[in-house]
Amino acid sequence: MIDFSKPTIMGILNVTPDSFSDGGRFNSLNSALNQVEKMIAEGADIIDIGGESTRPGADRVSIDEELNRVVPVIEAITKRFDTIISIDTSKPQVMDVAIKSGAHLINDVNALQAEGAVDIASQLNVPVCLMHMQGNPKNMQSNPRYTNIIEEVCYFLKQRTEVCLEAGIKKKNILLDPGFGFGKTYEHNIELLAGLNKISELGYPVLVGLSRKSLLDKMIARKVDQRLAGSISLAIIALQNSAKIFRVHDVAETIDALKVAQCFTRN
Ligand code: YH5
Repeated sequence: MIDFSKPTIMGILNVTPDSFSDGGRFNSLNSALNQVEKMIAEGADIIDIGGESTRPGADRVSIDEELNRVVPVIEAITKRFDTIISIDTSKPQVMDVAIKSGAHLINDVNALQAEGAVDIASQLNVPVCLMHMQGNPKNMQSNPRYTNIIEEVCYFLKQRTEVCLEAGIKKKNILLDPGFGFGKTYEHNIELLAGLNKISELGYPVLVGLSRKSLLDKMIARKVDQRLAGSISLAIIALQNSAKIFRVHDVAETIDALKVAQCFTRN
């Protein structure tokens, strides 16, 4: 059970080959564990492990390749640390093996729409984060279109919660995410953040992933590794618009900023 009276921090751990300077298995496992240790020491509540790149235009990976990337890391974290582990995947087979290897939460950018995903998640009886995306990672940024983005994202997420509830997923195990940057233009992302309260009104905790994302490129014109102050500013706005869980790269800095902002927040 997660306590949502204070903001919950989800630290990002990418275990795709491009996220390590050296492709070797030992070195990548070690550097992943060092990063996890640092994020936990800084106060992360959840570690989100992703083995499939969902960045715009990224190629898909096979089930076996994704499992080879994430399972050793999940097992090693489970052995060494006491933390909540989230698995960032859209593949039901990966969800199943990851949870059985020690992960506690499913983070699916595809909102459990893959064949069999809802049933696996229901059987596993763990929290699930349902995210909105228009299109798929390969084509989503080519020409995103909405008549009313808030209404359309709310409609989609509500519909997914209904499918989940019908399959036996418990209401208390559902989190929602509007999916910043997933099939959204700069203007769409702005509108979505400004209207985030409407998504909270569906009655589920809202998770946001804004850290270092490209809407900041338009706002401050800085490279990915120079977006800390911008990312924190977006997190504070999301907090003021009722977000409960923050998926971030920079754990310590985000926690400090959210603690300060939280002093002025009532919910
Ligand atoms: C999310 O929003 N995002 S992976 C592009 C960037 C920076 C970061 C430089 N998984 C989310 O983090 N899961 C990802 O530009 C996610 N919500 C949830 N629930 C993309 C990412 C990123 C992409």
